[in-house]
Amino acid sequence: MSYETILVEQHGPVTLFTINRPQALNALNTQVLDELVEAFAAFEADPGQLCGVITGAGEKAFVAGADIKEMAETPASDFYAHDFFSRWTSHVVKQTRKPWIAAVNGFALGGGCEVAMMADFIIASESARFGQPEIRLGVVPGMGGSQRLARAVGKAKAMDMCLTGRMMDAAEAERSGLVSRVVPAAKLLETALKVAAEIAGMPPLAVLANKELVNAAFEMPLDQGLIHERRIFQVLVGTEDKAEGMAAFIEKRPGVWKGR
Ligand code: DAK
Repeated sequence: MSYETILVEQHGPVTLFTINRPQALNALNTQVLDELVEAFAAFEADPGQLCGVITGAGEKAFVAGADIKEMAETPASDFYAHDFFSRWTSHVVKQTRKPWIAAVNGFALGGGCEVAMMADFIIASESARFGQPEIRLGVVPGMGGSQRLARAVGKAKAMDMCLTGRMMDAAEAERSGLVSRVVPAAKLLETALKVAAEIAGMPPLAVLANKELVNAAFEMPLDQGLIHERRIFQVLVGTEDKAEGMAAFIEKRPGVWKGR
């Protein structure tokens, strides 16, 4: 499949998705999101692809938001009638069971910050800048920014960022728990691909299950989450990969996974 606004490359078992509109700081328009939906569906369906990385082309931006020029021309009724951008959330975020990492290489604003927060975790370059500046455009975040940012960094910083539209730099984002690691810009992609390859080398069922469980922590009361975790543990101990993982530890050798 060929795309016009994104690049998709396979690095062994890792798929790299690059949003490729550097002239517009990789702003998300309908075409970008439609292409990402297709590319993520292909990634999810490919048994040889085990972890994803999403980034932005160029050195300046991950994604500077939804395309303001497109939104400015979109009639208000179309946002509702076409359920603007909703395929991204319903098809990608809800249906991708494999993990994917956001490698944030510059501005991650508005929809860009939201896409990064929808990834399983964020690795940021030292030059990354995060923000939800929608208030300055007379609107609010539309793809979960107010909700996910509040969960990620707490009420005080989420309110501060949504109400002032200010940007958070990489150091503050790491301190606040928004990103998992910060690396020099020149090492960002290499690091993200290396971390993704490490995940891709883990027992595949345990990868899916760990992602599902951490996500469940945001949806379930603690008691239910703990039971859910225990039940999944009880299922995974019956897998061939569990027997192999424990044997490999005892025999001091790397495990060889079957995904069953
Ligand atoms: N959209 C379209 N073009 C953009 C853009 C954007 N978000 N951001 C930058 N560009 C374009 C600029 O217009 C400029 O294009 P030319 O003028 O060269 O043609 C080019 O990228 C370079 O940008 P600048 O010249 O502005 O570069 P600077 O270094 O001076 O400034 C900046 C960089 C990132 C600070 C600045 O570009 C900026 O403030 N950009 C806008 C950031 C922003 O407000 N982002 C939030 C957009 S609102 C929804 C779901 C989601 C959303 C909405 C609804 N539903 C489900 C309903 C999401 C909304 C948003 O994200």
